[in-house]
Amino acid sequence: MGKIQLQTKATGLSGEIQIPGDKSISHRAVMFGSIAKGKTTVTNFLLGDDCLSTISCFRKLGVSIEQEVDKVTIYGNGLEGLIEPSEVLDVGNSGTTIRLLMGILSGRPFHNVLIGDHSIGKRPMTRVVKPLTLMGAKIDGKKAGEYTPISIRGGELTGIEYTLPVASAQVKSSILFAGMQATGTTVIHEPAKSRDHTERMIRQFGGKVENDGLTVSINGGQELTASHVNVPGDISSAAFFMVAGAIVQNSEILLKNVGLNPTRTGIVDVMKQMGADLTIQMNENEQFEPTGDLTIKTSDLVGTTIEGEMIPRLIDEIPILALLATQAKGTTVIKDAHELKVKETNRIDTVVAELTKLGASIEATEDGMIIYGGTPLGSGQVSSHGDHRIGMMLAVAALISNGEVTLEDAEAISVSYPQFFDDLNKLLK
Ligand code: SPQ
Repeated sequence: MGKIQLQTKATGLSGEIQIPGDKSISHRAVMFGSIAKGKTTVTNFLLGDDCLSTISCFRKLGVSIEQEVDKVTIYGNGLEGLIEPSEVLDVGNSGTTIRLLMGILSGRPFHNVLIGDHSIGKRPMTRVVKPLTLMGAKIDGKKAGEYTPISIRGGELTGIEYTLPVASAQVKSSILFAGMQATGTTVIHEPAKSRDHTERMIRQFGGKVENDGLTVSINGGQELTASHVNVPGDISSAAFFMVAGAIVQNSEILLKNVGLNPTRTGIVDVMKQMGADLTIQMNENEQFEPTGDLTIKTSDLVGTTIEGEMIPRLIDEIPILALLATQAKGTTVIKDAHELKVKETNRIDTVVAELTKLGASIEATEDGMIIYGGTPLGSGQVSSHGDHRIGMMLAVAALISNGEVTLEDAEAISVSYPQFFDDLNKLLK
């Protein structure tokens, strides 16, 4: 794809789209299916590059996985069914794959080497290496285990009580995967609630985990049984159309089957607080993950402050919310979001740099950004910097630009939303 010309000067967006499967849940469905006993089926699996990397790693660990478009069948033989891989495990661009896999492999009595792409090579791993080492795993990597390549020799683990320095579902999940293989109980304290898909899926696969406020505990020696996972649409993908519908004139979009787990719906709360014309129709009878249909219409918006416990509930939506804020009346302040600096790119710097190129009035701060709203956007040559969420945010920004906009590194979008441009084209009037 390389460099592409983006659609600008949109006169309206209308119609409905089926949001593709949730990335976090798709990864976890393959992981749980691989360590459970029996045949797990997954429908509406996300065919994004990241989730395909997870499938490829588990195949190298000896798991038989069939994939027919978005239907995946996994023949799990329990944790003991995983075998020492003869090749390195390549996680591509996926932080979720490497960090959760490290938790699983910490309890397996063999050697593994994990690598990823250039962006993964810059993302911090000590946050998982430290607790997993405390539990008994032998892990090393570049710069004392901070970066890939990472090598793990797993084995006997002991439960720990651990306080996470940052709210992170990846670190929590990694420790939970190790904890279910350890002797005794593992207790994790979070500073704020991060997404809880792992806890929900442990229960769905017949395991036990306790949530008590910001504390999660798991007992070792658990055996999981195969299940069926129907993956809900990804709210982090829906977010791009929620914002597009709000800022493009004459728009009304229906987004079908979106996952509405309360640990992920910060964007809904913030958009409503900013005045967005957003309505939700909840689906009934969902057993493990709540879902619903969202309708968004062109809206008059006001600036807001996004901070504290709200941040983990919308961490991946901050780039697109920054764009939304450029079109709101007044100023928006985003605080307590240091974590943005260690995502696929430093998302504070890339959002500020790329939106500034289009004429936005936006400043980086130590832990977030300040956005001065009511600014028209113009022409420019922008780049995703290899970050899928930056690429999609810029494609939505271009819709309200009154000039020409080109996007470099557009292919990064396939990490989480391969059919993004097809869906966008369907909605253009
Ligand atoms: O998998 P990856 O690359 O880390 O993906 C991102 C994303 O934007 O898609 C972050 F860059 O999402 C993370 C998210 O930020 C996915 C995730 C999960 O599935 O558990 C949790 C969050 O990360 P963290 O570090 O806060 O746990």
